[in-house]
Amino acid sequence: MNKDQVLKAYESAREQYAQLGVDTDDAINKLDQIKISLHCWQTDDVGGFETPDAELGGGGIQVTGNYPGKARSIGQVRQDLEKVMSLLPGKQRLNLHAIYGDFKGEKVDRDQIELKHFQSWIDWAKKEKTGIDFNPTCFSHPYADDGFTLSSKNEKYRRFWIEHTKRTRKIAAEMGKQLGTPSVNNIWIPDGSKDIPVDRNKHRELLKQSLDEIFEEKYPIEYLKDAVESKLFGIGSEAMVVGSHEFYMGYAVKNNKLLTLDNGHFHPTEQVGDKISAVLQFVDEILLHVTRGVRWDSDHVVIFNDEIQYIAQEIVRADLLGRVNIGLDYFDGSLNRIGAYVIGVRAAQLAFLNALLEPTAKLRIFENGGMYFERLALLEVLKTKPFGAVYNYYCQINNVPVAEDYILEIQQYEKDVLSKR
Ligand code: RNT
Ligand code: ZN
Repeated sequence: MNKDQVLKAYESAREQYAQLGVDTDDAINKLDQIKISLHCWQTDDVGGFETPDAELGGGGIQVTGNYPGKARSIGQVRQDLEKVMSLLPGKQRLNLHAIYGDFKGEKVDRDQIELKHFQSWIDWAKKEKTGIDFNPTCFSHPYADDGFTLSSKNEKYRRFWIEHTKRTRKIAAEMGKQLGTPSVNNIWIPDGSKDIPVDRNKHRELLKQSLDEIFEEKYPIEYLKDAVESKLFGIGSEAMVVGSHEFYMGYAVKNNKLLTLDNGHFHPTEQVGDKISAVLQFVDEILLHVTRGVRWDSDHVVIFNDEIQYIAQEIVRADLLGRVNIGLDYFDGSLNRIGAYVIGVRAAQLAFLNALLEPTAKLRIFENGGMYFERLALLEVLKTKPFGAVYNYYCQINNVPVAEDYILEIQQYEKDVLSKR
């Protein structure tokens, strides 16, 4: 886009927002502080780099599509992430799953992972001046094939997953230490059953015991933040998920852990935007997995929809940015995977920007005065204010492609790099 046009449109937008008492420069500065964690698993359809190759499975999560250009080595994942970051304004973090370790062709089972397998990622993050978040990988493994991991009645398997998860905490704490920014280690397990179980209770007892043991070791909060993620159902776990919302909400509150809210993990009429101020009365921080649920799938590419706007509005209106960690979580193999990231991050940034451009104080006055027509009318008017012009300007001052210009860059990358893989 033409630079002067972007600037002119911004100046006009600045005036329009100023009339509402909103400072656009201030909103841009605040947006620039928001870090979004890029989930490494969109680069290669949650494959990872274990030897021998593990197939995504045993987890109630599924990737469809075989668009060419999928990353097939750690080098390619890094190359793709660097490209993604070069197309985004602001700073991002990296969200790494344990199966993405640098195993150098060696067979390292999950209960054997060590810091050395992740040191090259830490060094990469140092070079990129970014932080890393981490995740145990409790799926895509023979010991997860029967659908249970940390809540398994098979003691050998359960112990294996406990050891794996303990190790991820240790590694994540070291990542946080070396990078000078705490690593959020998020525990999500697929455990559940396809058909009606008669013993839900035993699995939940086991999961609680496993978590208690995993969290026995204490690490400084400046290095590690522990998070637990619930789910309503998955493919093959329709009748029960052991780690349900109630389970983890209770666990997080009682044990002062972060609660992970993945907006694809609730009933479609429930809104994560509504849950944020509820759970933050009882836990210090949350982790968001920003995604887009479509019918039975919880993992479509994030777009600028109502759901994501509610989430951003809630956080900004209640001034909770300091207590919310934000990560993306989706996997789509049916389109350019690099493009999928840029669409998702830009949509999330746009949602936060739009929320930061809201004249909330004015809306609150209406609300407190019972002036509900005025409140609704102003909210409607805000929908057509030129926040896109503000975002374009934010991209321009960060020297990244403005608006549709990023499509061309991704097409070029596909031609030069992805198509040759
Ligand atoms: C699955 C959870 C979980 C995973 C990642 C890959 O339903 O959302 O967060 O998507 O761990
Ligand atoms: Zn998730």
